[in-house]
Amino acid sequence: FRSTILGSARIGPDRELKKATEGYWHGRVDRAGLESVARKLRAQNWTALRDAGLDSVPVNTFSFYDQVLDTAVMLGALPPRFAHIADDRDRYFAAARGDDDVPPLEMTKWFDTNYHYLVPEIDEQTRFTLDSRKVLGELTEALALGIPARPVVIGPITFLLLSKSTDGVAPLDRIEELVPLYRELLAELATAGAEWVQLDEPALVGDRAEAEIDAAARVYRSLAAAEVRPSILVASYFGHLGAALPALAGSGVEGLSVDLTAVVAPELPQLGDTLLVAGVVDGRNVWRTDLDAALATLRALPGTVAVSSSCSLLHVPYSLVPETGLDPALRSWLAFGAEKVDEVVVLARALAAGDGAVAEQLAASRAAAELRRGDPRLREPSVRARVAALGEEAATRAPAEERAVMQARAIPLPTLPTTTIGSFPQTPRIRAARAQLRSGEIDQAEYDRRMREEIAEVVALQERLGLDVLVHGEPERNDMVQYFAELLDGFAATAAGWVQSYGTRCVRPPILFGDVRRTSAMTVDWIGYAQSLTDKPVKGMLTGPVTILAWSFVRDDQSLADTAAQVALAIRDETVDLEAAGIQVIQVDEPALRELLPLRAADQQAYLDWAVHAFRLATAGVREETAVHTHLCYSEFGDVIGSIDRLDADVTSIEAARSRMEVLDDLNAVGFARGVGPGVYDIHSPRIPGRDEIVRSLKLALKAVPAERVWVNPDCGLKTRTAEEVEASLTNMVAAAAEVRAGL
Ligand code: THG
Ligand code: ZN
Repeated sequence: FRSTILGSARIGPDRELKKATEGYWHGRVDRAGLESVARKLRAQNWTALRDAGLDSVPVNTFSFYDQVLDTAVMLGALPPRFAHIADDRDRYFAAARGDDDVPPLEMTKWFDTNYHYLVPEIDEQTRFTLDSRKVLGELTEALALGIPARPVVIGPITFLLLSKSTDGVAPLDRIEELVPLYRELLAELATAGAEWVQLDEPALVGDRAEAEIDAAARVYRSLAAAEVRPSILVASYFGHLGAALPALAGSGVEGLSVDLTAVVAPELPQLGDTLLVAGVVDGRNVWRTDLDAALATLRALPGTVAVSSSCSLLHVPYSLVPETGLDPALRSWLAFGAEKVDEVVVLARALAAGDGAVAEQLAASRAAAELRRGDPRLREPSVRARVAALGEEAATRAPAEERAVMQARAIPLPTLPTTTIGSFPQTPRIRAARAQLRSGEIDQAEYDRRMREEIAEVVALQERLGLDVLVHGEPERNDMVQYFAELLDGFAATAAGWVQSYGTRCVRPPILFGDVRRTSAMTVDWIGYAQSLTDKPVKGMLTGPVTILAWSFVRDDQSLADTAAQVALAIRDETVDLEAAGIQVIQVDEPALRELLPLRAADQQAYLDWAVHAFRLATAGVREETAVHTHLCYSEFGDVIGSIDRLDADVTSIEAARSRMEVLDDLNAVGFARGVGPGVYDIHSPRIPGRDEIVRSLKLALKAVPAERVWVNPDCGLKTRTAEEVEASLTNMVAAAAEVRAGL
């Protein structure tokens, strides 16, 4: 084949699959209704890809929840705790979401993207068996529609490397058990009419041990030796293969895909007859491809070449067509899923028939690039001058111990102060007000009035509960990144640019296209209002620069470090205004600090340096008496733990309940001596934690950290919980803190 993409989105252009699936879960949609929505979406998607001109169309990239979970099901690797659920589909959803009796599989980030997959659990009870019904079903369905279908399956190496072992044996040690299953699968696919199969091996783009690369070479030699099979395309994406590339190229597989957006000049060995599937169209950002540059790259490649996206289009919105509200210039610089497919087709046509065959498209690409380069919003002199003038002192506060003394004097608090992470439940009433504002049913003034009412209620509730540091509850925020993006210069919001985050949950990442500038205060009115209602300190709540970048589509014409510094200065301006309005505690959340960490160790230090610097720039503008808090949404710090200290926040709240406070020992091990708020209960579950249970958590925390440094808080925001759950849980939390405090 000559033109393809590595996979496509499946949630539906209007999130049809999300709505049908959630409807099914809540009994509003029956099984047949759910299956029919799914089938319709698949057919629409495949037909559109074929009609756009792709000569090989990926199938089996549809999923009711997650492609890794699909693979676990295909390999018979669901843990036995789900075996009692007789129905296939309900067992699948139980593995994804848990039910009253059993917890779900753990969820974690898909490489360095914003997508989350379910982590297969492999142990001595796992008996791998092949269940090829889903992939065969989708292949058959597509072939019946006349689609040149290429089934996509996660490869055995990546499947095992992404799994976790519950018995201490490395999952990859089980690789020999999977090889016969994949051989059987290949035979079945060939018999059903597949000419090609795509085996995804993105795990091979990380730093891999020699033994892992050897295992990959062995597995693919063995699969290539199978007699009845389609041609095999091994797909790599999210980086360069390094040493795994020659290993795969020599294995006898017919095709290899490489991500050419992630590397400047990859060293490609002679691939002989192997088809090189060249990922020149960026599958995970939204910028229009520079067709001239892509063609130059393609023409310099050795051997037989097919044009492709760099990864699945799962990570970008469906289409620009509904984005009629975007600034026309900005719109002309963008390519979403459908537009990226067109780019692939144009490039393949140029390769086959010369530039003349696509002269019009090349001209349009050049015009858009030129317009973008010349747009004044990309180079705002005041922003440029301010960043250029920054010295080290802009990111430096007085030593933390000195600040701690000054803050203790300025903000009187009991030992073991209680607080929450920031958001309170987004109630149906709040969501209704937002919908009414959008539809014009109420005006901005009425909306603001209702939000103030919500804030007053949340403040009153916290006073009643006896919390020490209050929050305003964030009723006015749809999302902690989107909210700020809508208020800052340099960002644009989409109308329908939904991207799957996990399962049926989606986000609408803003597009950071130009120089970022704050033109007026964003949170001061809300937080100042909350502070006016109480004598207790109210925390100002902001999102940090790294998280704003991580959850946006970011400009590709300058380094992330430069972009982060601009965002940091905008946040810094807000901290200074909050302080001037009398706010003494300011929390700057960085839940995504870990997410942007590069996959390869060689790139990680440079990332951590600019990420830490951006956070410090954002937070070092306030007086020493002002307490800077941060919140990180996880407890597995691993490679970033040293950097958490370097953030230089006065207090850091983290998830700890599920790890039984072990994270505190990890922090001690790196000499962390600041305030810390280890989450004392898990907010991700609707369960109400008992007072005794929280007392035990706190006592465990006090074994690791002296009481003067410990804060008492839940492990994350309360946005997704109900009002009743929140009130009951916090009542117990405050009582537990009082009990432990009295015993000190
Ligand atoms: N905001 C943004 N990105 C994120 C998160 C976030 N990425 C990582 C993590 N948090 C992902 N978690 C979620 C949790 C909930 C939802 C999406 C991602 C969610 N979305 C609503 C839905 O799909 O129904 C849509 C919300 C809306 O209307 O805006 O519930 O917190 N940017
Ligand atoms: Zn959190």
